[in-house]
Amino acid sequence: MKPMHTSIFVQLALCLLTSLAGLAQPAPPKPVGPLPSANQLRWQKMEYYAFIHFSINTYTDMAWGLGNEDPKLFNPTKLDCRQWARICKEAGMTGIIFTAKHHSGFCLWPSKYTDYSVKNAPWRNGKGDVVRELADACKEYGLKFGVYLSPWDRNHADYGKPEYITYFRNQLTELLTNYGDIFEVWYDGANGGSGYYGGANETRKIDAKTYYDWPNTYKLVRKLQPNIVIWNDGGDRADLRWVGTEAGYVGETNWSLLNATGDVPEEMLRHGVENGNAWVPGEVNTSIRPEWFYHEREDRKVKTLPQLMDTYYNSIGRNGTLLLNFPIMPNGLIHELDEKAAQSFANARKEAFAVNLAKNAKVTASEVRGKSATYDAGKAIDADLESFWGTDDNVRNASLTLNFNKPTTFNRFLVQEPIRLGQRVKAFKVEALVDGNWKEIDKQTTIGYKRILRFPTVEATQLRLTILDAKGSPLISNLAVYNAPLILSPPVITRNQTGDIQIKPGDTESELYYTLDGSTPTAKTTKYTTPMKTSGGKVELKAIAYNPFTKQSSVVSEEKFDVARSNWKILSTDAKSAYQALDGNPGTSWQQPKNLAMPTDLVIDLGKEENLVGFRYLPAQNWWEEASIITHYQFEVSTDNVTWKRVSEGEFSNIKNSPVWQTKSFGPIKARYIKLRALKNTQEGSASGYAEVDVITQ
Ligand code: FUL
Repeated sequence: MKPMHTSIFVQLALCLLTSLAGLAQPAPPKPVGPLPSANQLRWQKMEYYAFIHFSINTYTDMAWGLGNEDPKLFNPTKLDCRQWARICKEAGMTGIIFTAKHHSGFCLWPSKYTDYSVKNAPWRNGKGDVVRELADACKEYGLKFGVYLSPWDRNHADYGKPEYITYFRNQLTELLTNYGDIFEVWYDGANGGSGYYGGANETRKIDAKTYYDWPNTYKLVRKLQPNIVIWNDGGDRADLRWVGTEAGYVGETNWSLLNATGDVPEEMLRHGVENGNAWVPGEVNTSIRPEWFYHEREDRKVKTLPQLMDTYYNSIGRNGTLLLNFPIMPNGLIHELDEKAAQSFANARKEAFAVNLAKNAKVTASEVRGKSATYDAGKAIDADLESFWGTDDNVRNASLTLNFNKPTTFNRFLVQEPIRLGQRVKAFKVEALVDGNWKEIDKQTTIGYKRILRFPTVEATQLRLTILDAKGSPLISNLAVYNAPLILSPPVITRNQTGDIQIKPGDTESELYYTLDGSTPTAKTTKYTTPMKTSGGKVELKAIAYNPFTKQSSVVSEEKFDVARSNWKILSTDAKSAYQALDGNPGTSWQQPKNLAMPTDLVIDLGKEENLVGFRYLPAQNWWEEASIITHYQFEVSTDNVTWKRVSEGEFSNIKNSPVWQTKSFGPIKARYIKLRALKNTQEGSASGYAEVDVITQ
């Protein structure tokens, strides 16, 4: 009996001790403001995942299909979704979102509800299903799978009528029922406009806010896939928001909040809304090339390592996720240059974040919630992202200090909030103890799930994070400090109208070297000092930035310039400023007078007859001139400025979201005069503007 008494006694004592400790324990901090759902939390932790754009317009070299393309065009001879999945996995991505149906309406799975699909393509004798092959490949490689189903359908006869909504939901049901777990569904915001529409060939307008009856569409989605997140840019707010640009960044201030109703102007997309009443975090979507679909001409425009690293810091490093797109080539594969770029991006991230210098530092806090070990400073540097450092409820200003014990060199600072308790921090600063003095390194606003700051390398013995203001008591779940290797930015090459070529480095220390014969520049090729005069002919220039101290070279920048524009004259206006469209500087632009109604012409005399095979148009790059972006055009040429021949007409698809160079080709034709006629702009107003206009000669 005796042993039993002892054990009861021990148990009682233990109980008493635990409840005493429980009494001393402060209550957990209360959540602040709207909170993420379990699905949004799971999604946020995915951080980096892929977009894949592949459709019928891959075969017509267009950004958007028109809806009338023949399904017979779809014939990838080497399609291998396992290659896509392997590349994404090796790139460190966690999932893939696939364009199951883009605006053309062509379905990459054999939908029961339309003939406009892979069913009628020669690929796999009409028995193929790209969505199935990709879903299987994702499973094999441990990636999550998501689908892009364009609400806008330029093929369907019923688009614009209520019947189409039934069709749209039927397709959603197929995709969300037959392919396993779907982590995200994407509804693009481009909605309504010209199209084939079953042969009607007309323009159809819909109200994106009401037409799709989003509330009921969402209900269906959530019923079929309870763990999904919904991305939507046109209408009722869903789980995730667009960040207002496809250029690969979100605002430095980035609240994961918006208001559940009402319009969402540009600023709100970019920064969220501090006191928004719904949790709608930002997803940064961008392509590894200028456009979303594959175009051979962009093989030399794959994002460079510095560009990809910038994208990383400006998305994941600013409380966003990164959705990076790979276009698929007509043969059904990802291009090897895209694979290389994604791989070196993965390696560079690994290198940058290899050694967390906070791990061996001693961490102290200005105060700790209830002086309890549960919330002490150590919780901000332990491996557990669920545990956190916290303060008493009434505190809004507090700090954490890392003591490295010896001078330590670093240039990156990473900080995270436990967002399941809300996004709280409104302002913070980071200081370093350099030679015994505190030096401010950076002062910022929001943190959120993850914030990474970049700054010039410092050597310091301590680092201090001070929360300056918060919506509730500040909570920090993770702190990390790194010394990332520096990556040299490739130089920018431009040519002005006179034909002078300028090469600009991305920093102040680099030297510049170039070649004009197509060979790879090194520190042994010609050194660039001042702008170079080039003759009127075509020029292919390659250049690198080179750091003489570290002996590092940047990746190669490359530009191919067509005939020089030195003798070009703009005939359709006397305005001198119109020449900004020819100055080689993408940062300057010219607009037709505002009172001039469309169509508006830009007529140029090339100075002599050229053998033309295409033209290029770059819209204004400043968002405040967005109104002047031309979407529909005609391009005519003439030998005498009297008789004109139309050689190209159509649309600059997706130019609003992605205002990059637009290239249009046509059969060779001799001409001295060109006319770019603007028919419509992004806002259906009268403004038409140009950052650059150029021709392509044979
Ligand atoms: C845009 C679309 O119009 C593009 O074609 C692309 O799919 C991109 C992701 O979204 O708005």
